[in-house]
Amino acid sequence: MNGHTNGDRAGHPARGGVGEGSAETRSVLANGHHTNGHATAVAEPPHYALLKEKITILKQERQAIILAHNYQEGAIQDVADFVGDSLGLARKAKASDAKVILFCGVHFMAETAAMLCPDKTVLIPDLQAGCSLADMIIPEQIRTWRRHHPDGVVVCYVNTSAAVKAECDYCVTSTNGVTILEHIPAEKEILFVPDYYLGSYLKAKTKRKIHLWKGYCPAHAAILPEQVDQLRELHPDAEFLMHPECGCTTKQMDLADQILSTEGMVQYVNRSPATEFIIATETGLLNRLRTQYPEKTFFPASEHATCHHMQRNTLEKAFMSLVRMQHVVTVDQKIAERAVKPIERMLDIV
Ligand code: CIZ
Repeated sequence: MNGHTNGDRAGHPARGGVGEGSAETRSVLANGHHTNGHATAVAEPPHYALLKEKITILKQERQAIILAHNYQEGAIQDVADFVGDSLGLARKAKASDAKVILFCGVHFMAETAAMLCPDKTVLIPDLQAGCSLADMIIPEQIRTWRRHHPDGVVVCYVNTSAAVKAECDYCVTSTNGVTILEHIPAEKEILFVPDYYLGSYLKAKTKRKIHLWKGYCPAHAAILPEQVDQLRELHPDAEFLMHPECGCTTKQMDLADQILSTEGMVQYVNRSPATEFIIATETGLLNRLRTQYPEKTFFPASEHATCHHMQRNTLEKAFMSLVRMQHVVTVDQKIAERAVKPIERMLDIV
C-alpha cells in the first residue's frame, strides 16, 4: 500500500525513553548532565519481525491499510501506511480506496473514519481504547447549554464521541482550531467542549467570547511546569514545544517557544535550525520525531505523559485484528448523519 511517510521504522527507540522520572534521568537531574536525548534503544521482542511480516501479507490479502496515530508505539507506527494526527488520518481514510481500515488510535478516531467511509470496514485493535477527555462530556450537557444560549455555536474538539459530535456545529483539531473559529460570525457566543486548555488557548488567540468546558486530558495534565523549568535549565539550547492540551498551558504559555499540535511539532522540527527540543505532549510522538529526525535530540517534558488508552493497542492486537477482522467500529446511522456534519464543515474549511 502507498502513503507511508515514515520509511522503515524497524529499530525505533523504546517508547518514553529517558525522562525526568526514570532512574537514569533522576540521576541525570541530580548530576546536572543528560544523555543525548535519544531514548535508550531497547530491542524489540524477537517475534516482532515475524509479526510485522505477517501483518504486511495480511494487509494485502484483506485489501487493508493501517492508519496509526502519532501517539502509537513505534512497532505499530512501523507497519502503518500512514502515521499522523487525527485530521491527517481522517483525510487519509476518506481518500483511500482500501476495503478495510485498521485504525490504530482511539475509539473516537475510528468512529470518525467509519462515518467518513461508510463503505469500508473500520477495525480497531482494542475496543477499550477510548479517551478520558472525550468521556468528560455527554450529549445531554450540550443540549442543556443550547437551551440557555439558543443563538450560541457549539464547537467540539475532535476528541469527542460521535454522539457528542452529533450535537455540535463545528469540529476542530488542535491544528486548525484558530482557522475554524475565525469562520464563525464574530457576534456569536461559542461553547467549546471538552478541553479546557485548548479552549483557553483558542480564546486567547481569537479574543472570542468562548464558554469553556472543564475537561482535560490526563496525559497532558501530567506535564508539570516545575518539570519543564528543570528541563529547560538542563538544556538551555533546547526549544520548548508545547501542545495546547497541556495542563501547564495557563502557567507556561508565555514560556513555550511554540504551541503546536502533534503534526505542527513534526513540521516545526523540520524547519527549525535548533538541534534539541523539549516536547510537551504524549510521549508516543517522540517515536515519530526520533525516527524522522535521527540527527536531532528530543527530551520528553514528562515521561509520565502517556495515554493508557493509546497503549492498549499493541502489535499483537493489530495482527489479530487483521486475522479475525475484529473489532469492527460502527456508528448508529441516525447519529452518524448528524455527527458527520461538523466534521465535514471542518474539512471544507481547512
Ligand atoms: O488531533 C489529534 O490527533 C490529537 C488528539 C492531537 C494532536 O495535536 O495531533
